[in-house]
Amino acid sequence: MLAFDLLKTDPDSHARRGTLTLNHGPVQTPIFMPVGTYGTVKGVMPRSLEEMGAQIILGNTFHLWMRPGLDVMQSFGGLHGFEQWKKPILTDSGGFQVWSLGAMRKISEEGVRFASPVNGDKLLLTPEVSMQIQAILNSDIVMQFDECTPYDTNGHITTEDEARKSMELSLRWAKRCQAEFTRLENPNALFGIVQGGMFENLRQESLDQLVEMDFPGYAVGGVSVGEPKDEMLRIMAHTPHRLPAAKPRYLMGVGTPEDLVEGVAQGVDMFDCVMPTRNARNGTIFTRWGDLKIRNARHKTDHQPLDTSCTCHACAGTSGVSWEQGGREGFSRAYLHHLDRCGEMLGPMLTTIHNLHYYLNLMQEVRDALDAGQFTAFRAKFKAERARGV
Ligand code: PRF
Ligand code: ZN
Repeated sequence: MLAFDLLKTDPDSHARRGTLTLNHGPVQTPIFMPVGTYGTVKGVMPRSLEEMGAQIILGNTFHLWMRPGLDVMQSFGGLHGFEQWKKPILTDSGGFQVWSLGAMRKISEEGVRFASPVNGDKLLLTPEVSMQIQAILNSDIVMQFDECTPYDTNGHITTEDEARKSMELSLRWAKRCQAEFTRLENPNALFGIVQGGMFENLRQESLDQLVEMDFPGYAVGGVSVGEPKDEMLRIMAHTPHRLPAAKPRYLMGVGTPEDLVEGVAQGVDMFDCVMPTRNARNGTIFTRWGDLKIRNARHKTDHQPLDTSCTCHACAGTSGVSWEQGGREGFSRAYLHHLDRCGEMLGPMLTTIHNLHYYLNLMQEVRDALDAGQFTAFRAKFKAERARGV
């Protein structure tokens, strides 16, 4: 099941505040969803995710199909029991992930043929197979199997003709997904994915056809695939607000903190991105005052936490009181710099907790601003603070 209650709409932008109710509970929107590709948000225990306010996390059809495989998933009654996460889960369909295999795959009307990256077995992923796997995973939100239209392939920028063919294939796959999802009597919710590359006319056609099929929610795919930033912003300004107001809208694989706030202003309700978790492992830290590179030698003796305004476990310890509020618990930049230098695993664990907390708290602030009717003022303050520099 899926219910979406629109609680408030911002008069000065397309931003909305809502509650999404799924089989494993409610989700307050706008929301950021941490990525847990292999059935784990890398380096973070589920209890820490809950403590940080995560309401829904991602899993991946393709990866979990490869390992541990469907028999194991089935024996656990799905992904929730296996990974010990009790709140909602959204699974991506595998379309984007096989696409990332590059030369190792072959796309046809039927689906995508590829060699297993685990053991070389020849496999075929189709819309039907993706629906069957996601039914076994029992994810609360199931994504349609789509083709993510590339921005360019080895320097060749996708033409309108190519983008149309790809978008139309995704529409035919959407129909097959819906039929199989229904046949399986999956009690969860299936989202359609708008494609169309960088072409607004194709985006509109894709959107119209998907709306005709009446999905309980819609995603915008095929952005943040290597295009210039202004192209991404153009599609973000074009597509989300044209989707049905009464249904949740999900922008796939986006983005920076600035992208999220802009996305909310354009009417997006849900986001996911590997950026907070992946960047944490590379030592790039998001803070209220801009980004920080923990590897930089200037942090070697710095007693301040990563983000002086942050109440996460890395920045405020168990006190929950930020440095700016007078708290003096939490781990210093000097210590995190040291852990990174030594390759200690606590380093990426703490930076991941901080970055995820930053993203989740940012969305909490967005929701609070929307509730208070202060979103425009919040946007301006957010931009100014991020531009200040750490
Ligand atoms: N399709 C699917 N998953 C995705 C994307 C897509 O287009 C993107 C694009 N940014 C990220 N994840 N199925
Ligand atoms: Zn922090």
